[in-house]
Amino acid sequence: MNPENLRVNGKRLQQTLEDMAKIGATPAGGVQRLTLTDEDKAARDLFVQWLKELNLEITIDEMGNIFGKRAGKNNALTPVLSGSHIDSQPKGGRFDGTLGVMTVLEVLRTLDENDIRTERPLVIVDWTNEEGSRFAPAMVSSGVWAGALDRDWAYDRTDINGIRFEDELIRIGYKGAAPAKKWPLHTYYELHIEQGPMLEREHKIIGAPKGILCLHWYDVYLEGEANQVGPTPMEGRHDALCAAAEMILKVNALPERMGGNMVATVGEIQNYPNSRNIIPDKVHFTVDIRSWDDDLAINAWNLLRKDFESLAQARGCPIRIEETWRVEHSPFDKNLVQRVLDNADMLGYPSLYMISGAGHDASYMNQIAPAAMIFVPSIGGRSHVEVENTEWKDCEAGANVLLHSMLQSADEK
Ligand code: HGY
Ligand code: MN
Ligand code: MN
Repeated sequence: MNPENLRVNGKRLQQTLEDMAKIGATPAGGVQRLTLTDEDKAARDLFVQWLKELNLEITIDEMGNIFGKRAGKNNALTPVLSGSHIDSQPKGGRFDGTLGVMTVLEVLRTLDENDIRTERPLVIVDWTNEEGSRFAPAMVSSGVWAGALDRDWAYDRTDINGIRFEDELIRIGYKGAAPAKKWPLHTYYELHIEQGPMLEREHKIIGAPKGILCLHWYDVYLEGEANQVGPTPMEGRHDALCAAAEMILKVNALPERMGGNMVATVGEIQNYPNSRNIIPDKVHFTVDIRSWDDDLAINAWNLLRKDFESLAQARGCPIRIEETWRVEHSPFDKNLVQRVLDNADMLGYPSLYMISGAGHDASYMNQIAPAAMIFVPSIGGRSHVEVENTEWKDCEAGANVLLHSMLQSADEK
């Protein structure tokens, strides 16, 4: 068959996604598969079973990253790697990450049934803990693999209950023997839902991000003085939650103050003792700042940090700040991005050159090899919510663009 006429099997892709979505399914139609939980284990077990059915060479590394290698004609050549993640947000969506792994599975199944052998090997990957919700930071395992993050630092990360990352990896049986250390790559592709409104608004089916914003994560801890809310006069209180409230509004005002080209969010907060008739004395909250301009994001943080320190002082609430994680903005390989756009055109899908505000493992892959992403529309621009949804025909379209992009890269001498 003329390779140009090759297409994936959309129905099979839909079935695979529906089977995977049963694991950790939530009543409102989403999934909850927090990293390294029993649900994540069940999803991994199913994924490994599918890899075995394709007779792939399976490797699980010491961060729990799962690789499946399909031999090429010449296995001395560096491989084309593609994948994403199957862990989810709490009450997350069925497509975030999972689509990017299942479309690669569909590509490999399509090549098998058409008896096509590429020049270069192809490798599918499921990266552990892309979300960074249970264990911060995000993309931690692709970051360790790429050599950007330290494995033992990642191992010691704890969740809200003080449980260690490594202990959970061992508990679910996915702390592999292979070192989580990069090997040479020819190219990296990652297909993902857009998680925003642009493709739908512009009536496009394929997005080709020029790259991903920088992501900067911080953790803020405030100490107040607990007391009975009734007899304690307002004057002289050290209310940690009020201090946090003033700081949170400063985060929200930051992008405008910096002239735009930035988003800043407080997504997580814990308040102790969290009883309606005790003045709060301990608060932890997170700060997420993103921009294409890394320096702007750092300048913004330095301003914010000064504000936090003076607000903490004014309320007599000592503050402790952790600069938890930063990943630089990542401009993708221009030729690969153009390849995605050209393949969308060849296949007849309207496409959009854009930017990714969401973080992806591709940020780290882009530091070690030419990388590009393929976006498909999110209905209503919604993601990280149970109503997250993408049309099956768009999933199929994305998979076809991925198929041809991987084939072209895999046949480069
Ligand atoms: O934070 C992100 O954008 C991704 O979901 N980890
Ligand atoms: Mn994702
Ligand atoms: Mn996500």
